[in-house]
Amino acid sequence: MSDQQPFVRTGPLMDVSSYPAWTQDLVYHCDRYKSEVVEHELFGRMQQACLDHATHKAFLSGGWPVIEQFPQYMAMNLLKIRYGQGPGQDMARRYLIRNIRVEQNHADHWVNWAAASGVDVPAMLHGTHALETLCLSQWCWQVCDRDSLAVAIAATNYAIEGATGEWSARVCAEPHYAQLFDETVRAKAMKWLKLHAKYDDAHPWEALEIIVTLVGLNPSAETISRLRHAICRSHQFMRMLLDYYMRSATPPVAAGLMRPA
Ligand code: HXD
Ligand code: FE
Repeated sequence: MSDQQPFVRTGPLMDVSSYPAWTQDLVYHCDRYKSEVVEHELFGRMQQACLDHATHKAFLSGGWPVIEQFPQYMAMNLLKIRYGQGPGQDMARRYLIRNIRVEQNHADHWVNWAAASGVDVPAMLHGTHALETLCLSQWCWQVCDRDSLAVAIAATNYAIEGATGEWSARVCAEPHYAQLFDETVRAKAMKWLKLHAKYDDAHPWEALEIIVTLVGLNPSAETISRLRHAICRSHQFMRMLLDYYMRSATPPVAAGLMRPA
C-alpha cells in the first residue's frame, strides 16, 4: 500500500503533531463524529446514575456482539499479514497478537458487568439482538473481512477503541455510577469500564501509528478518504446503537432512579 516515503515517528506517540499533516486533518475531521458518541446522552445519564434500569440492561446486552467479536476482527486482520513484509506489517502483527490476548479477559469483564447489572446473561449470549445494534458488529465484520489492513484497523482499533476509552472515562469521571453497585460486587462490575477508562490509554495511538506506517507519508487521496470513511462509519454506527436505546429510555425523574437488579 505504501509505494512512497516511509513514515518513522520521531515525536511522542500520543501527540497528534508527531504525525503527518494529512493524519492530523483526518483526526480532526473524525473527532467530530467521535464526540457524538462520547458526549451521548446515554453516557451522560449513566455517569449521573439516572439512566433507567431497562435501558441500562438493554445497552449492555446490545453491546455484546461487538465485545464478543472484537478479537475475531483482530484475528481477521492478523491473517492479512506476512512476517517481514514491512515495518507497518510487523508492528501490526505484534500489536494484534498481544491485544487479542488482552481482549480475552475483556469479554469476561463485560459479562460480569452485565450480570451485576441484572442482565439476563444467557439471553445476551444466545438470544437475538435488535437490527440497530447488529449494524455495528456487521460493519466491523465486513470492513475487517473485505478491506485493507490499514482501513480495518482504523475502523476497529482506532475508531471504536478510541471512542470507547473516552466514553468509559466519562462514565467513571464521577462516583455516582459505581456507587449503584453493592460494594460486594462493585469492583467486579466496574472492571471493564475501569480498564477502558484510562485517559492515557496508548491503544488508539498505537493503532494510528500502525496505520500511518502502513500507508506511508504521502498516501493517495483515495487511501485517505477510505480511512476517513471507515473511522466515521464506526462512530456513526456506535451512535446509531446509542440512539436506538435512548429512544425508548424513560426520562430521568431523580438521580438514583437506576438500580442494578
Ligand atoms: C458502544 C458499544 C456504543 C460497543 C462498545 C465496544 C467496545 C469495544 C472495546 C474492545 O476493547 C473490546 C472489549 O471487549 O473490550
Ligand atoms: Fe477491550
